[in-house]
Amino acid sequence: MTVTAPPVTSSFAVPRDVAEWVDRIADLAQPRDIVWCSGSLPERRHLIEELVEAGTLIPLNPDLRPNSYLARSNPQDVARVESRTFVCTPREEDAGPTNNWREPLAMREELRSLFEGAMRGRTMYVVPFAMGPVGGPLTRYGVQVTDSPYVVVSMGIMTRMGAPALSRIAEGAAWVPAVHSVGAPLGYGETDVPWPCNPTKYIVQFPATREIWSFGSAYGGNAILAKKAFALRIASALGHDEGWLAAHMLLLKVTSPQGTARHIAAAFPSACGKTNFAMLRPTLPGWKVETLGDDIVWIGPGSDGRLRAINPEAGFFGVAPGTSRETNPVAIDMLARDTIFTNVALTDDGDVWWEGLTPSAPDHLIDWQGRDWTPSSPEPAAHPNSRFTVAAQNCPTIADDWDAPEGVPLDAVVFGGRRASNVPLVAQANSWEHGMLIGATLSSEQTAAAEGTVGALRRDPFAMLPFCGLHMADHWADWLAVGSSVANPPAVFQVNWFRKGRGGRFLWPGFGENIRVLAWMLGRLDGTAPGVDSPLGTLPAEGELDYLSAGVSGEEWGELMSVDRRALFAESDDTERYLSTFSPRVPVAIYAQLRQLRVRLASGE
Ligand code: OXD
Ligand code: MN
Repeated sequence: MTVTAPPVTSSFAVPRDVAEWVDRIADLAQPRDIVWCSGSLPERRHLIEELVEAGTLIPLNPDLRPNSYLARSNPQDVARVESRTFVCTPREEDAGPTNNWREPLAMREELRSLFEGAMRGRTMYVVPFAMGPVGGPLTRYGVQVTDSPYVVVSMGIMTRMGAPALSRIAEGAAWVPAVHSVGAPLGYGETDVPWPCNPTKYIVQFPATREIWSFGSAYGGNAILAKKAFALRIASALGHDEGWLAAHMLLLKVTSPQGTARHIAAAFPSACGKTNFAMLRPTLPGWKVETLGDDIVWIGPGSDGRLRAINPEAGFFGVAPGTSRETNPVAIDMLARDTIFTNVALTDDGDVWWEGLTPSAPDHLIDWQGRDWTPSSPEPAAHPNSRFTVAAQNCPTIADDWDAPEGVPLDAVVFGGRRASNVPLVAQANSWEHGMLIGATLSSEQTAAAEGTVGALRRDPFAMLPFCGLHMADHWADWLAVGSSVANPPAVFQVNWFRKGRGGRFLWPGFGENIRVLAWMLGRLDGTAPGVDSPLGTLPAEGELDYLSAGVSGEEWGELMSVDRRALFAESDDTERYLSTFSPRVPVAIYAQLRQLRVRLASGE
């Protein structure tokens, strides 16, 4: 086996514990050689050249899309596989009812036999990385080994990868080991395929020992282990022990025409438009929205009695379909160059296309599986989960404080689901505890309910359903505790961009018009919007949110903001049943808030 040492610089030393761990994994997985990644530009260029040669990356037309590439995955490897994601806590009850649990020792045995010789014939890359600005108080470190150069290049975009992170580890910073193999060893003389993977997949978290093992996939969160596996699952366990929170949230800064700037973190289940909201282009003159992150936020108490937040990532891994000049003009500009696209369609002039990018499709494309495609083809040209991977710096609205080492002060926390009924456009929670009930019971519903009832709800507490490395109710307790550990916790709001009217039509235009909701939140924070009380919390008073200018009639506004006590009472029964599935760990404050909500609904308060 040959080992390519990291380039030696004066501040570069390979920590002994990392070197020993790398040796152990190499003994098990038996790679052909080992490459330590420094994160340098020449290294990146070299990896990309190799990927182009291997057919994994197709260069796009440099005149139309400079420095950008298209990857096509194996059709069996196109998304996160929740059914193959395991949280291996020592005791089953600590993983809770929402996770796939396996006994750690038994899982280790299984992994050992899977990984034995798994990297044969391939290079094993050692990828040190920081989640958060190197040296920051909320920042944590990791090292991923992987036999996928595509994953290395993706990690180089999504994290602060390379020598500075390894230096911190050498200085004694704790680090999370993450082992990744595509699970496709190459026999002697065997030719490789552009997207090696294995039909058997495992994404395994050991929260107690802070380890990650992933086998069989090179796609997204299955393989970029810094993202969901580390920054959410392992980080929720780290935060539990250390007094901070890992949140599946976007982070933005909104500035009023008067120059008041506020930082807001918002949780939405997957596919509710987090990236669009994080990059919102306001329709209200004089308002500015800047982006700090679109997927993950780490939140901890600052020394100033407030919560502070960082985006631990360094890039965006967003869903392409549906992204257009209308829905997200900022993202369209962001993707103009330096982007890796995966599973989108290729145009005849060497550019990319996906459903929703333009009102009508080009006459001819090569689809995400490399086949000829025309508008009459039966399947979409881009896979519905096709993605872009691009550095945060490429975002035209990236905020100047997005990588502030100490994070930004958090003014508000927002929870939003996809609700056809019951939940108004916006409401402010009465307290941090009330806000935590809203977070814990966050839900989406596909169809509007019959009057006075509620449609089938898919609960997604804190939007963390597939991403929590501990018992979900313990995560709720962490939110309660971290909020009450500071003198001034953020305000909490509930939003719903997806409420439907009687005709089944969306009542709110969303996208850039969501600035009106942010503006009302700033009014609440500044004390200029008194609002009106309701059982759900404080709602905008008439005149505080100019819905008419957003194209919403008075009648539609009435429907959008209506509080249907009967339906909400029925929903609260459902909520009670839902909470009981986490018994006996549901924090008393959550039950107390549910009781108070029911009293408010019943009393006509
Ligand atoms: C994601 C998700 O990919 O939440 O970010 O599913
Ligand atoms: Mn996400």
